[in-house]
Amino acid sequence: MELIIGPRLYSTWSLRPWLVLKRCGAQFETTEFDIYSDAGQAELARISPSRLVPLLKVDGETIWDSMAISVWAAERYPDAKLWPADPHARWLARSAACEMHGGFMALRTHCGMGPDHTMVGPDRSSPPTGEGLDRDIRRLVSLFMDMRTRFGAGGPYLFGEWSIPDAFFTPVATRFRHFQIDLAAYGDDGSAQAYCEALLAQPDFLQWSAEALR
Ligand SMILES: N[C@@H](CCC(=O)N[C@@H](CS)C(=O)NCC(=O)O)C(=O)O
Repeated sequence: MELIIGPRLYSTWSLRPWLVLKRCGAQFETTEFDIYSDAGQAELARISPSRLVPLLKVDGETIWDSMAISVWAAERYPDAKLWPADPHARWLARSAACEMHGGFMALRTHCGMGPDHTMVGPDRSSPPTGEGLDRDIRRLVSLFMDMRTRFGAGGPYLFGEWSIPDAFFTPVATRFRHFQIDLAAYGDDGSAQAYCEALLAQPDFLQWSAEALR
């Protein structure tokens, strides 16, 4: 099984299924390439049905899209409990992951991923601004507080134990940290910040981060 990804430093879409597969304890190889070079673009056209990464090569198929790979993993590795067991939590976990997968365009556009708190990554010499950015951050803070309050008793993650939404929100935590965004200014009572810190301390993410900075 092979997961094909873009640069670890920048490819938030690649980070998500990589975290999911790690959580499953899946045996897989990771192939990273520079998707933005001419050669990389040619390679994308050759191997990727969508001309995007990530891709998972497994059982003779190429599965594309971070959500599709995550859903595949939840089916293949039921013991990993990639969705919460409680049905109410599970319904909302899917809503949250899908909201991230299809939304938060302003955050994604104006705050690129910074995998570490070093200066590596997007320029942060001035605070990020952009239409819709405040709304995106406020919505994320409110979502994080709400889910943590309702479902977070069993652990530090969005629904307590680590689940697929946590993979989808880990890049958000890196963006907040990189740009030193004060979540309290967006209504956080401290629980959204604590959640982000839990994501950034998660051992698989630390491994990704170390590999990205090598
Ligand atoms: N919805 C897709 C988005 C994938 C995506 O946008 N990937 C970017 C890298 S982070 C890409 O492959 N870009 C190639 C390009 O822009 O040429 C997913 O979830 O996998």
